[in-house]
This record gives sequence, structure tokens and C-alpha cells, in this order.
Amino acid sequence: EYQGIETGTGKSLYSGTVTLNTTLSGSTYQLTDGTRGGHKTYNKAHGTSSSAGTLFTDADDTWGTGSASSSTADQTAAVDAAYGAQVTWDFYKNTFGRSGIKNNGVAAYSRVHYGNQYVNAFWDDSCFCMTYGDGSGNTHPLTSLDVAGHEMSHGVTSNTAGLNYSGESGGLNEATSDIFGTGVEFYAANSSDVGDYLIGEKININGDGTPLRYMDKPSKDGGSADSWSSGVGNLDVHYSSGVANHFFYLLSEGSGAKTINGVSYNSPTSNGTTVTGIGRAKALQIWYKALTTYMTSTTKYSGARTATLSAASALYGSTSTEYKTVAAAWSAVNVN
Ligand code: ASN
Ligand code: ZN
Ligand code: CA
Repeated sequence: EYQGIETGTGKSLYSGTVTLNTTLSGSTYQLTDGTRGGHKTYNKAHGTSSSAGTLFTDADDTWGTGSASSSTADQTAAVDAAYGAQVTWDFYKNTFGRSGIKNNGVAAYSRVHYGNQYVNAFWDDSCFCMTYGDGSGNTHPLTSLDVAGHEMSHGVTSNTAGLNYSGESGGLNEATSDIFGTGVEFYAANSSDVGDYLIGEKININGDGTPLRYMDKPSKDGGSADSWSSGVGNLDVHYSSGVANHFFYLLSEGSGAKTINGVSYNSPTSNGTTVTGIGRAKALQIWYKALTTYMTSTTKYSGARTATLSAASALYGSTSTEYKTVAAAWSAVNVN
């Protein structure tokens, strides 16, 4: 029986028509990516048990319709999940030289159609797997690229700094997922995912078309912190993350008004300074090195400042513009 790596076509919900690597087993194609650690996409068919579910298969290697359906046979959510895993794998490999979430060449797996109208997506260290709900009406799956990158980045954090998921370290954990989820979206650079500093702008989770989170000015979501204060660690981790998301935006793009890929931003500073960004590529390198080399499970905001300064010093030197901008961007979010 012939088993081979194939190139299929997926009609996704959020990312247009995409190329998927699949596996031919006998005369059936499996949604298994042999080129990226063997990532597999499974169907929970609206169930919630801990089992993986049923591996998606197809007769002609053309997957999905581009329109999500509540049918348990729907392949479209699986296309988005498989594409998200593919781009996240490629982002980590080509940006940081990281081979998978554990850097051991082995892929996680993904499960879609989890539960009934389940409005969330989550990473789980115990199964080493990603799970996506179908959202409201079972027709708004939480499978957009930034969400996929966000969730799988929780696995990277677990396997590196291990930031505890509460208090300030929890906010740093969440921000790490927003930072790299955004990195994944910019990396994809397909016509549907040009990249922005918004999180979840495609999944319409609020029902009015607004994103879940805004990195240029996190308080635009109504709950997130723009800058550090002594009580920030008491906020939900998806709100205390605002301080680091704002730091990352300022470090990348600088303060003030700016339009990128057609999206307008206006990022304030808490200390009245002007910050000039060093670009997203360098900011990503600094955050990744800080996460994987200097942060620990109990790192708080003051420690994140130290960790990113150490990373900037190691990468660019302690007298570099990059180092000085890390200091200025933290000061601009009141982390001194
Ligand atoms: N989607 C959520 C997140 O990644 C799931 C959770 O609350 N852990 O943060
Ligand atoms: Zn998260
Ligand atoms: Ca986004």
C-alpha cells in the first residue's frame, strides 16, 4: 500500500484557498501533514470527550467549501485549523529556528467541531493538542490564524519559560500568545491575512465585528490595562496582558498614529514620551529570546523588563538603539 506526501487544496473560512500537505493512504487522503512533524486534524463532531476524535479524510484531496456549516461532516473548520498549524509551524521554524512546540520536530494535533456552539479555543499540555469550538450557531469556528497562533504559542510558553497562568506572570503568558499569534498572522502574508495588531478580528466573537483585543491601545476592549499599576496582577490574565501587548506594539511600531495594511492605530504612552519603533522583526526576536532564555515561571512585569533588556543586549549590544528602545517602551507603559 502506497503512503505518500501529497499537496491538496483547502477552501478555508478565514484565509481563502490554501495549499495543504496531506497523506495518501491507499486511495484515501488523510489530513496529516508529513512535512511538519506529522500534524493531524481530527473531527470531534460536536462531542466533548478527551479522545482525539476521527481523523479527517477525503477522496479527492480538495477540502472544505469556504463556508462553515454546522454539519458534523464540515471540512472547512478543519482546513482553517490545518492551515493555522502549518503557518504556525513555519513561523517558528523560519523566524526562530524552532522545530515545533517542543523544538523536537514533533507536531501537536488539532481537534475541530468541539462541543455545541462552544465559543472558545484552547491549548492543552496534557494531550499536546489544540481544540477549537464552532462558535455561535456552530458556524463561527474559532479557527482564525491569529487565534490558532495564539493558542499553540501557549504550548511554546509551557515548554520554555513556563509562565504561571495567574497574576502578572499570567498576563505575560497571555501577551506572549498575542505577540506570537500576531507574528503568525503577519508571517502568513496571504491576501486574506495581511497582518494586524488586533486579536480575533475575524471571528466576530462580540457579534458586532469588533476584535477581541487591541495591541496599540489595549483599553479599547473595555477591560485591558494600557500600562502597569500595582493592582494589574489582580486582573484576568487576558486583561493584565495589555501592558506587554502595548509594550510590544510600541517597541515594534512606536507611539502615535500609524496606518499599517489599511488598519489605523493610535498608541499612547503613559509618561508623555515619544517612542520610535525598531520594527516587528527585531521585537519578535527580543521577545522570543527573553521567553526562552531569561523568563521563568514567576517572572512579573519588572522581570520582563530585565529579561527583554538582557535579550536586546545579547542580540544587539547594550549600547544599541534596540536596547534603548526596549527601555523606553517599558517606561512608556509604566514598567520602570
Ligand atoms: N482561548 C483562551 C486562551 O487562550 C482559553 C483560555 O482561557 N485559556 O486564553
Ligand atoms: Zn490565551
Ligand atoms: Ca489579527
